[in-house]
Amino acid sequence: MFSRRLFVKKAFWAGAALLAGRMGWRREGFVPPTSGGHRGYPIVLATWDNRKATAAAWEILSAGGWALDAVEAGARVAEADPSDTSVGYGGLPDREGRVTLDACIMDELGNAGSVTFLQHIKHPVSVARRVMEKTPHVILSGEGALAFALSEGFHREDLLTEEARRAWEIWKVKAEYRPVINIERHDTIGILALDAQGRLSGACSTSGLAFKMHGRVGDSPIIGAGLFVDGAVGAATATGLGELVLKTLGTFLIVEEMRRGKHPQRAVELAIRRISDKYPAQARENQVGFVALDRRGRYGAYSLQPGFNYALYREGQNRVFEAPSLFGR
Ligand code: SD4
Repeated sequence: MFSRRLFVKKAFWAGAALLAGRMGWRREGFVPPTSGGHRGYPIVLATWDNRKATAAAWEILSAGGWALDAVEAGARVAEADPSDTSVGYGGLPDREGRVTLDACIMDELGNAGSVTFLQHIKHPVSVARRVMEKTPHVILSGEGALAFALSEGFHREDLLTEEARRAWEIWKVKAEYRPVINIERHDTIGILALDAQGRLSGACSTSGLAFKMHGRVGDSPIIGAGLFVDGAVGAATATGLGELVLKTLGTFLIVEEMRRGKHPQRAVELAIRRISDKYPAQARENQVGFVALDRRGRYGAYSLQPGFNYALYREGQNRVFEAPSLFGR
């Protein structure tokens, strides 16, 4: 009798371990969410009307894939699109006419990788992932990041398109540096996903502010500024004037507010208000937008100025929504 009970118990745990392994929970430290009732995932959301990116991510999520693969695939869509002049190939250059890229990525365990001030590589998000997976570091920058990318088999390319070069020529006539609000409503991509197993990941990729100083690095590749993911809590990502996000560590703040129990919408509102409380004059003149997703699949979006929108793919529907804003009310 006793040994039979022991056998049943052992068989149960062996079965549970097998299932957990199949479902990918075996990765050390990951505890799947215990959501009761409605499951808000899989879900993917991205800054701006990046529906092509959310569609690429959804393809992976809907097949039961990993959120990390989904956000990387999504960011790569924007990076390869020459009509997106704020990300990757076709991105507007700095004052010297050079396209310099920033990107980062994080998984549900808090692993992170980032590249800053990277030139000549079309997919910085994938280089960031290699930094995360293959080096003991979190950030590689400039020449070092380029050398690492080339050693990993990435190809050196000219990322300055004819359109971007022409825009730079026109800019040079006055050479006035002024960040433009919602420059084209198709800006830096920040993308967050929660997969069918409840694993959360995020990525962020940008060519930074158009006509920035050579060597300038924004918020997008900085963990806790342009992107932060805590698989046990939630994730957030940013777009807009990176200097304001850097000085307030916006996405880290949002995740910490979610940890304290705030709904993602309340958390993004608080981070935007923090910017405007600390830097009222700059907040009036510039744009910052955040999107956030918690581990139950609840989400939020908010910006300083009206005009920020976001793409959301869930329950098989890929849609774009206007985000509410602090100065739009
Ligand atoms: C940066 N945050 O480099 C980026 C730019 C951006 O919408 O998001 N533009 O500051």
